[in-house]
Amino acid sequence: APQPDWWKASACYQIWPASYKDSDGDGIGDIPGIISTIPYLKDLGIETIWLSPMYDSPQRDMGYDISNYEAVYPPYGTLDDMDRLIKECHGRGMKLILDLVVNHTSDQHAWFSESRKGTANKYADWYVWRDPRVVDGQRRPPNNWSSIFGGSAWEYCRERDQYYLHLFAREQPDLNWENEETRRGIYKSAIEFWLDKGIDGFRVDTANMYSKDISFPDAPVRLPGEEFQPAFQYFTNGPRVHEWLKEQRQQVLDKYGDVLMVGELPDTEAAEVLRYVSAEARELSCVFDFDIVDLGTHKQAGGKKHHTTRHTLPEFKEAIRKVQDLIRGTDAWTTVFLENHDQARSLSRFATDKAEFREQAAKMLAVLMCCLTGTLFLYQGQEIGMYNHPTHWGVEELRDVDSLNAYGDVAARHNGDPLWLKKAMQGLQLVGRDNARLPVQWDSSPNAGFTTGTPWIRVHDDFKHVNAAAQLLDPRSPLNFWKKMIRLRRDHADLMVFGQDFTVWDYFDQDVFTFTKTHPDGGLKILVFLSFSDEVQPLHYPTGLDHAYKELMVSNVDEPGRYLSPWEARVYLIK
Ligand code: TEU
Repeated sequence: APQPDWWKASACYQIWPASYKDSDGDGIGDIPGIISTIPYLKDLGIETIWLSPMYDSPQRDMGYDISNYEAVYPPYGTLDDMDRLIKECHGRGMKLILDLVVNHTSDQHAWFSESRKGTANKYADWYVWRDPRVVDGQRRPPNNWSSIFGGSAWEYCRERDQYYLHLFAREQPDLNWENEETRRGIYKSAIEFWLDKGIDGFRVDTANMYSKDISFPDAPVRLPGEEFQPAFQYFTNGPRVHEWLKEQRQQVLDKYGDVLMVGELPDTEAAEVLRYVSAEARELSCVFDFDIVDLGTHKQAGGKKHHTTRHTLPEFKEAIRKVQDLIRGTDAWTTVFLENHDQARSLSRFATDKAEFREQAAKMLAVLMCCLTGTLFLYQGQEIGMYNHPTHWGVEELRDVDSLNAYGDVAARHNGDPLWLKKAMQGLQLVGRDNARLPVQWDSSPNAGFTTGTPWIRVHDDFKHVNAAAQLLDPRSPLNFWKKMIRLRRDHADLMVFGQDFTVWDYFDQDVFTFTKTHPDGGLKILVFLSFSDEVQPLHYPTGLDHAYKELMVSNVDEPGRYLSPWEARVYLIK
């Protein structure tokens, strides 16, 4: 039986299959490609792999639109390949978790094909159907909610003369969780099928959106003059979501031991997050909280991607404090992440991607992450310091439905005005999802060694400078630094993974981030200095610690001196 809470100290790595490693030259990553890199991941210190959706899918939203939970998208491989992947991971003492995407399916899923046919079949009530509203003799959607990917959250279906709800793309109809039969179907097909094969858990997509306000009220106007309005408050953390997550744990997951369920929890306040992750509630093991990665995006107010603003360092510190403090004095657990397939690259977003500072900054962020409390999640390519796509790339390089919709929206609204389109591209270059979806840069051969064919999305221009093969040979590379940090974190798990009393000492400093954490038994502390500056910065010891006995644990410079050099990081052990 698995160790209880095995996932707390586990170093996890997210693989996004399309862009990871292609083994057969079709330009799309695949499962045999993943298998070939397991020794690389093992060497990096990775203990758990999270594999993003590899299920069969028409790929309107890169596999988050699933047409069959029990089949693999053919370009990625077969069920046999998945069995082999599970075996290879377990053979090396690693765990594997998959993505659980059950807020919605693809409109090509057999359940939906049936459901849309009429109101009397077995699946008629498996999705969220509502009658049209009639306004001035015109057929309109049942309410004014906007979809997260833009436009109305409702799509008309002629066969039923009704609308179905889609919080995301129109090809992603929302499942009706209110129907018990639907829930059983989901548990059997999406969860038990894979746990029976031996996987160790799931990353739970939009874990807080299953339960909606089924009176479907109009949302208040946040964006004046627009027909469709953001309606997060009516579909996140709805009235029955906790009941269903408990049901799932008790009736399904408990049959399989300590299954890791790491939920994605957008748009949720701290107090509400605890209801999902307290050990007593037995719903989710831990969650991805969005306070850090949402900085500057104004998402709840219906902010648009091209209106993203750069946050300040004090705001960044505050967001981290919030997430670290969430579990203070509770039995709950949290995660540490700065990147995933929906986010820009952390170097560009939270540090710097200037050539002269990039490697130093990548190592500094490694120190930050490895010193935070929670389960650590790295995203593919983060370990080598991949950064956002160049600013001169045009919209023709983008593939993401969310980004393309956002761009299209600006184009339509402003009649293709080039200044507006430029602004749209600037926003997408900063936060667009394709930044994280460029092929992993394995070496300096054509296409960065990702594929021998034509890559489905453009390879970053800078792969000759930033690639895994070169970094493996360079003892000072971000990759080798990450290796060292992950080991250090393991060796000092009490302080680094489980440390408590996270305290920021320089809230208002715009250049330096200083914090401490304490051993759960008291006494030992770590003191962490991080520079977010292109210039040399003074070093201020927290009050009371200036004369304490300090032992340097790690640093990203050769000889840490009296000052902090640009993008320096250092960690002291205080006894
Ligand atoms: O994302 C859920 C989510 O809430 C989105 O709003 C996310 O913040 C979005 O990417 C912002 O642009 C999950 C998946 O991670 C994402 O890739 C999927 O597109 C989405 O669900 C639908 O399944």
